[in-house]
Amino acid sequence: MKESQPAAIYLKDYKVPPFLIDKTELTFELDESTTVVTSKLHMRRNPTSTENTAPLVLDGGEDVKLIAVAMDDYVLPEGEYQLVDNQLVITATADNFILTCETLIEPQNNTKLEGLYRSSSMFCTQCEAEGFRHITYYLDRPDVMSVFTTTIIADNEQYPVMLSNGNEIERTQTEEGKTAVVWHDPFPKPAYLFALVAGNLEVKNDTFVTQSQREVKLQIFTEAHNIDKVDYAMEALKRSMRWDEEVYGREYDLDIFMIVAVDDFNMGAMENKGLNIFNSSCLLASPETTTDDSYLRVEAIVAHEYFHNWSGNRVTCRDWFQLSLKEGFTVFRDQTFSADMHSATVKRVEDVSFLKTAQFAEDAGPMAHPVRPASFIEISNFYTLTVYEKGAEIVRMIHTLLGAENFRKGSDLYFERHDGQAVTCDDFVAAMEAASGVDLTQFKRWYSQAGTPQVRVIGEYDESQQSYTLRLHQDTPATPGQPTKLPSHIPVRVGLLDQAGNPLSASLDGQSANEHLLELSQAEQVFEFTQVSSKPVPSLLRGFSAPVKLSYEYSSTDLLLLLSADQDGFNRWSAGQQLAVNELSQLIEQAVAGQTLSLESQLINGFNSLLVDDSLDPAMVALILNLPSQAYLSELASEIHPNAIKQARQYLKAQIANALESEFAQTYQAHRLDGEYRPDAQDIAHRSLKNLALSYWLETDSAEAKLAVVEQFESANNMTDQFAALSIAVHADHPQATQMLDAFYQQWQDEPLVVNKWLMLSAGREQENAIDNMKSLMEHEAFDLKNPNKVRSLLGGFGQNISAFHHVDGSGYRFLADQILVLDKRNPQIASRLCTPLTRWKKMTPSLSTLMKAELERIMADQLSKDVYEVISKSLA
Ligand code: B3K
Ligand code: ZN
Repeated sequence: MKESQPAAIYLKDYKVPPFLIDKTELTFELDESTTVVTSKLHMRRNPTSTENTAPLVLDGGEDVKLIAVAMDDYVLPEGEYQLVDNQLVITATADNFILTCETLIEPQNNTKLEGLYRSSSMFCTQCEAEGFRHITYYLDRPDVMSVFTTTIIADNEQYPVMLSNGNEIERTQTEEGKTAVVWHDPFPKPAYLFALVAGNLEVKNDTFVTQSQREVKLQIFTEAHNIDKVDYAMEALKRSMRWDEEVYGREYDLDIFMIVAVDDFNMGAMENKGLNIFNSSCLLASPETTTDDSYLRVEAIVAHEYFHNWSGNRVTCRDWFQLSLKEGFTVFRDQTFSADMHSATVKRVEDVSFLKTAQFAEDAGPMAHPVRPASFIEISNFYTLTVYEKGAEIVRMIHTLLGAENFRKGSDLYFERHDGQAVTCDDFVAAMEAASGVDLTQFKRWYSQAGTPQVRVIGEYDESQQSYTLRLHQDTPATPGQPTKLPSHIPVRVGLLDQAGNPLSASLDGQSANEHLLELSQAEQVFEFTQVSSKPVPSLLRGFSAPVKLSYEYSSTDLLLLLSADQDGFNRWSAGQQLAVNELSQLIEQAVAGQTLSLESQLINGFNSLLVDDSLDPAMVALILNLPSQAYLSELASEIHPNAIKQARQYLKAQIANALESEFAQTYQAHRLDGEYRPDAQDIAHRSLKNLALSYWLETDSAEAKLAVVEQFESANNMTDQFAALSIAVHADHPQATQMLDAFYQQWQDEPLVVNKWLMLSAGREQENAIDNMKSLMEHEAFDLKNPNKVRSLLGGFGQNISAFHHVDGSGYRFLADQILVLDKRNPQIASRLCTPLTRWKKMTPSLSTLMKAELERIMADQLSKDVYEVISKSLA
């Protein structure tokens, strides 16, 4: 970016809007070439604003062409308004007036996929965060809430389905032989929740009866060839609606709830009021084409978007710095929902594993920001793991500190106090405090301080006193713009085990129990347990009660004890991971030093007892046996050596596989399921352990294992098993891997969501000439640069290709940078997301770091969007 550099916007500069829009009337004349948008905005000066002579400034976009603007019935001549920096400025205004704007847009040329755009044969919208301004001039900010009435006029044959928010109130034929449909949404909302869809779509209908006995019509729309894949999403929707009534007392408020699936979408889904729009990858599901993971994802995202109806829509954000108000809370809600639907421990392990891998890395990188950021250049860059996942951890900690009952009182009060308002994270915390009497003043630092707190713990047992002391020390590393940090308020759930693994009761502050909640709020704090009858092994941070990096000098024996006996299932997993991390760290060191790898793994015995114990949940066994990922080990490393990490993981996996070959073969057979595919917790658990066992088994020389992989690939009646066999074969370089990949493509070439999996796996395949392979994949009929899912699959898959992406000649980084530069011209949001792997350059080993930096500098020298500019410039700072 050479010319004027994009400026940052600051939370501290927030001012209430000088104008309000009570009613918004929109008319869309949809057309293949030019779409006409007419808006009638019923405006008045905001009585709470002190800027009572401020001009009216409406947001627009470079892609919106203004045809006419009128105030009440007076058409403004040029000179009575200005167009400056995509904004429409009108200096002289009355206190109350109707502003009418006629604008032209070209949705068919909208490649950014924000505002109104086309996806295959349909029109659809994406307005969060600042997309509405690409439709027409507006006060495009979340604290301007308005009642919308939307008229859609289009050709009836091409667009028999025309949808917007709220209820359909009128349908007429126009003189030109078109249909005009009017939708009215009685709930005031910000423009980011506006939606419109028009197309030739099929519908699946259902109903839901609310707790107060109102009947709600449910509709899911897709293109005709996909309508057979929406039953699972419909059932998930009904489960979500019931759960929100039962757990939060929240009932749906309109008479109709609609979901539409579109193929081209920048993210997962969008919670537009009454009309959710979904990336088809997050909605469609069928046993033959969808894996277990994707089933669970569909359910979670359907729930997430539905839950936003209260946490986001009825109560929304005052400004975009408060994004976590709706996102953190809603992620917490969807996580709890999924935990209630399936296994709570499995869900917690998966969520924490993701947080510790990806959010911790973000928190330690150049884009680190508080859950409530203090500034941004492009808000789209702040739909981050920090705002979503760490934001959810904050809500979870409030739940832990208040207890379930007070938390519910707090959420009831929050919804009651702020219904119909645009509020802040402070308002959320204030409701929680008011309902519970708990003081969260210091706790609020979680919203304003970036970085992951580190908690060091030292334990000391005094046999003569039968006392046990835990000394906790916390500090948070510096992050960009925040050199020093204050202590956080950290809830640490703790239990003690005796040396045989039994729970050990202990007394803390006069309370005797098997488990205690420590509240660490000082830099250093001591907790003294009494009546401890023998030397304990502490089980710390149970359930991952706070998003911190906790360290304690456990011996391998301690970890094996926790792995086999902790009452907290989450900490059993955590102990297994720690043991594996310790061993892998030694192996990584050997690999970096160029030594031959050698290690007697202690994991073998631990894993063996898990494999033969029938009383355990197979899903948990699979999670524990899954070695820490390449990405997680990279996060832990102070200097990343990608190939050494890869080598260490392969070595350890092979060693375990060889030692437990017959156990893996036996586990593989024991967990095979007959019968119809069901995506429930029990069957998913069996499949996950069976497929994990297969991946170990194939690490051995067993010819039987090689056959089993091919046999499973060919005979599976579901995508989970078929794709597991294929990816295991590809990653283990099975002699038939190429043949299997080809067969898979042949079989599924007409199912784009399956083809995306094929693209990802093909791009991740380690082989000679990987860059040439990437180039031919980009030319392949299955690839389409216009489709974000395909781009993500292909380039995301390439990021997993360690030997190619991190090639010592820099060709992998160069390839990615080239794609970023191309994509930035089309779709900046997608381009910006692709930069993430390059932002970690400072942590890479020096030779790779230099190569990555050079690519960042090459990108920086180009004319960039705000999105990519922000990420690259902050990375280089
Ligand atoms: N609220 C949307 C995300 C919008 C992203 C805009 N760049 C989906 C969700 O979190 O539910
Ligand atoms: Zn959300």
